[in-house]
Amino acid sequence: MLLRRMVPSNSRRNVYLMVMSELSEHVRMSDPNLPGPPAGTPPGGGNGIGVDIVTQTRIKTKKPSLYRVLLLNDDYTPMEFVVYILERYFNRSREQATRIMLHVHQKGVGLCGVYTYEVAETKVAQVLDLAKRHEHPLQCVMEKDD
Ligand code: TYC
Repeated sequence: MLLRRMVPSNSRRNVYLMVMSELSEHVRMSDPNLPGPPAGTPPGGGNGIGVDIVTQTRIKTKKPSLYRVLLLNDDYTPMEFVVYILERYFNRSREQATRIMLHVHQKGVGLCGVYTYEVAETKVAQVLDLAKRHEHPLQCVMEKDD
């Protein structure tokens, strides 16, 4: 029985583990001039003596990018409507929502929350949709958080 571990030198990430059950199999596999098995022979020769190649891929995880959702001030949207938006879509308490709304009112722009791309996109769409249905000019945007 021959057990061989091969790690490619060319910086590829897969690690190949080759288990040879018989030396003759190894010789036939590695020397192209020797006669091989007839066409249609399953890997390992079909005699129960096999060659297994196991590839092990390293799992790479990456943190998702985050996006800030911002409300913009305008002169017409009622304050109470903005507070409702913050409670309903950004899970803010009445006190938090009032503070954020007043910040937007005074500074022109304010942070509602930070989310992954799809969540931020959905919240912006929900705010704009509700504002439009109530005929308020309220604007809501998202920007990449760095
Ligand atoms: N400025 C608005 C008003 O005086 C209130 C308001 C606050 C509007 C926040 C939009 O994002 C906003 N009625």
